[in-house]
Amino acid sequence: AADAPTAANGDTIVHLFQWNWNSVAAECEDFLGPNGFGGVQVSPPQEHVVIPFAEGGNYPWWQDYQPVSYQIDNTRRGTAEEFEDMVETCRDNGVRIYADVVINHMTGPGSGTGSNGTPWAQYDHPDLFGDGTASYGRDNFGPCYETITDWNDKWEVQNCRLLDLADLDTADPQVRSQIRRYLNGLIGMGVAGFRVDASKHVPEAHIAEIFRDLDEVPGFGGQPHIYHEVYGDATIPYTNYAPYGLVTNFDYQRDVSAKVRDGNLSPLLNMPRHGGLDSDEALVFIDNHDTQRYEPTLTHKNGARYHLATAFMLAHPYGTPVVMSSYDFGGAVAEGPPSTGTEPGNPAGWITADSDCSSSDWVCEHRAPAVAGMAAFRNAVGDTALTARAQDGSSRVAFDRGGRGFAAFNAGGGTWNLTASTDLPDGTYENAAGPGSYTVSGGRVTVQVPADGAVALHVGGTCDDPAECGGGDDGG
Ligand code: LAG
Ligand code: CA
Repeated sequence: AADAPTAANGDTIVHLFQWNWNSVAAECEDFLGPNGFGGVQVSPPQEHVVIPFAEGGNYPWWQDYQPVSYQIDNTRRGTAEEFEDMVETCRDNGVRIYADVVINHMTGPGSGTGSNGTPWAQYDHPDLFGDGTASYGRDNFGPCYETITDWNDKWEVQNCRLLDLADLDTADPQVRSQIRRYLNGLIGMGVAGFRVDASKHVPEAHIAEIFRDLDEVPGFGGQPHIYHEVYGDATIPYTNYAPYGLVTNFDYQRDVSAKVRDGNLSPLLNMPRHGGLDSDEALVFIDNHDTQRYEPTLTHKNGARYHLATAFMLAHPYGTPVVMSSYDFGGAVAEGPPSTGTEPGNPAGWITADSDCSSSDWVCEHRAPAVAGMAAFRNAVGDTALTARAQDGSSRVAFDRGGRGFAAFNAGGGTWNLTASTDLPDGTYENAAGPGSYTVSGGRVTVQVPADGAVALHVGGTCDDPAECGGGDDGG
């Protein structure tokens, strides 16, 4: 029921990159809701360009980052009806949908026909909502019509073309009102959050105006949760955007992924305030769809060590975490997602296939055994403080989260046989980060942490009722 108040799960978000709407809905029901995940970042929901082949890829994934209009119907991921069904199914399972909204720009150079049949040219987007009431023309772009060249010039970075993409004039009241109509339309469908694409390229004052006083989110209530995509630097620091939502912390991403890759965990116990962002300002991740292609420090291709990094992120109190979930693109960074063949009424080859975590096409990092149970761990420990409990060199660390969770990570070779103090109450706990169960007794616990693995125990995850352990392996 669209108006029923909904209890949200915790703060862990999964980016189901390029998943179609029906597959996202099924994942909310089958896996994410039951396992305590609180949000899904979905790929941009608006009408996009269709490009059969470019830069070595078929129907590149990045078609989505070139909006033709704000129409939701008939993208590569499904119909508007399927989109709305997804939002409702996820909400019924306590999962917020975060739509990736592209508001800085429209299409690249050239012209064509969008996924829902709307014609476009770079500075001409004639039907923004599919009802003939709104359009963008050349005057709605600029004031700069050149491509950004000097990244040290803040004005250029925010007003000129990113990657040749037609830059919307976000000072223009007409542009602002069309963007707000798009955002409020999504909220009306139940969308409860936004990942704002390329926020850094929109002046801060414009972001403030566009995102203030949006409609109330049905179900979950309140204003939508927002995170801004900002690659912070000396010219435009992350902190400039913190007043308007969470901010993507690429400094965290670079540091944490490099340190875990190098087996250097101990400096992360006292997590630096990367990018100058406080914990409650930062959106954190080990990789995202861009870094896994263009600067792949640590990705699913690294196997167990990568999953250990994700488990560590979820166990650590700093930031709001996003778990990347990918499709296999081999070495072709532009290649689009697995697609279906010719569909009646649709162009061949660009309709995204259903996701299937048992096939090698879809990686499903969020279902890795080291990760699947960690949203529940994070929910159980809440905002409790981290207390270091053990360390062996720099590659092995263990900590408590209040008296609610204990976690140990081994980025060294061989099994780490550890006996440590813990404030967890006595009991036998299921390992949320892998197989096995462990007993806490009198403030001590003895665990065997496998090489490139983790042990994570939390309140609410005991085996004292034998039915709770053994049968609960949802980790595909
Ligand atoms: C983002 N965040 O700020 C996205 O995370 C990132 O994935 C987007 O780039 C970018 N900003 C623009 O929204 C992606 C691809 C680009 C692609 C772009 C637009 O990484 O490679 O550019 O989406 O589709 C492509 C070509 C460019 C060309 C441009 C315009 O690669 O060479 O200049 O299209 O035709
Ligand atoms: Ca801009």
